[in-house]
Amino acid sequence: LSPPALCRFHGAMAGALLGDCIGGEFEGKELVRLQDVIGAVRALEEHRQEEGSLMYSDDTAMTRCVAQSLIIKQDFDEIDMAKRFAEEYKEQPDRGYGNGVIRVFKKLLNPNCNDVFKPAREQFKGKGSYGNGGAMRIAPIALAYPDVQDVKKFAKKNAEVTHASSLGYNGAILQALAVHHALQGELQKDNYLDYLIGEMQLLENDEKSLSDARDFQEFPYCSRLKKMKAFLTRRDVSKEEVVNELGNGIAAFESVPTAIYSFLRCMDPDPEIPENYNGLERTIIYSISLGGDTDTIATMAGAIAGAYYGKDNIPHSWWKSCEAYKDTDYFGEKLRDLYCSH
Ligand code: 8NA
Ligand code: MG
Ligand code: MG
Repeated sequence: LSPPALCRFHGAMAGALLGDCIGGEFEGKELVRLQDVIGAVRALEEHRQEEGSLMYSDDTAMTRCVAQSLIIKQDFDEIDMAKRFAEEYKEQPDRGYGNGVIRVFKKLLNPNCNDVFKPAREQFKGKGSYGNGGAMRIAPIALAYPDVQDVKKFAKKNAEVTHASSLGYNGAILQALAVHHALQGELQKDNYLDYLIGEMQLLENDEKSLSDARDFQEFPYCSRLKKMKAFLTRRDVSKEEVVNELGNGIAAFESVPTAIYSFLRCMDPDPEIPENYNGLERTIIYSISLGGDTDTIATMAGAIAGAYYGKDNIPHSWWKSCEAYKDTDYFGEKLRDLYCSH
């Protein structure tokens, strides 16, 4: 079996960057009008925004660390990974990090810290974080390992450096699997979802997952993936329904499924989005229009869509508006080399 084309690796890295940079303007707004998102991307198309001027946030800062660590170590190395996260935070603390995770970075910066997973385990009175910070940065893992067992194993370990709650790391595994499968080629929505449901059923049935979920609802990932399946059979699913049923929040279970839904829904045209936009552009626009944690939902949806459609579907003007856009080609190329070597 030949490895996926380079344009898919480039696409995943560029799609993730676009989602973060374009979504950033709308982060935290509960009501985002589709027209305002379309207005924002039009401004990029008409070059009303200077090259490289849309700043990336914590989402991309951490994704870059994951990519750099994998490329330099040529494998997953949790100590190097943790060090990069903490050093990156120290150098640029104002990228919009979650309130809790900052405490993890400070502990990791202590030279006496000799278990890189310990600070994460101490978060939130020992429950660990369920935030989406483990999932938002995970795409490079899916781009570095062809074997799905490796994707799951390293997605979990990577997330556990900051997110010890199974609700947090299970979201990272789901997002990594979503990118992995989008990377492989043509997909059929139902099969794709059935596969993800099967994987999450196994994960959510383990003892820790069952116990962590007890504070919220049973099987937070599987139940949303199943709802999504029903949504995809209907043409009239409103934004309100999506937000109510799948979520648009900072918790991983309220944002990873929403990103996957955005990608699958936008495989088909949307009467409210101008026809000139392709599936990848639609995915970015739609995912931001859901409001809430827009940069993070769009960066995850963008990584999946980018892996699926490839870089050729990313408009040059959007890409060039993002800070450090040139690096996505470098990361894509090096990660594909790594993928081919494993
Ligand atoms: P995190 O681990 O600090 O989690 C994010 C937040 O989720 C925490 O600050 C808490 O409010 C809440 N949380 C997580 N776990 C628990 C728990 N067990 N008990 C109670 N509350 C909990 O950081 P992260 O890396 O997961 O966060 C990623 C998000 O932060 C992304 O959206 C990213 O863009 C950034 N961010 C988001 C917003 C926003 O308003 N949506 C604003 C600034 C930054
Ligand atoms: Mg952010
Ligand atoms: Mg965010």
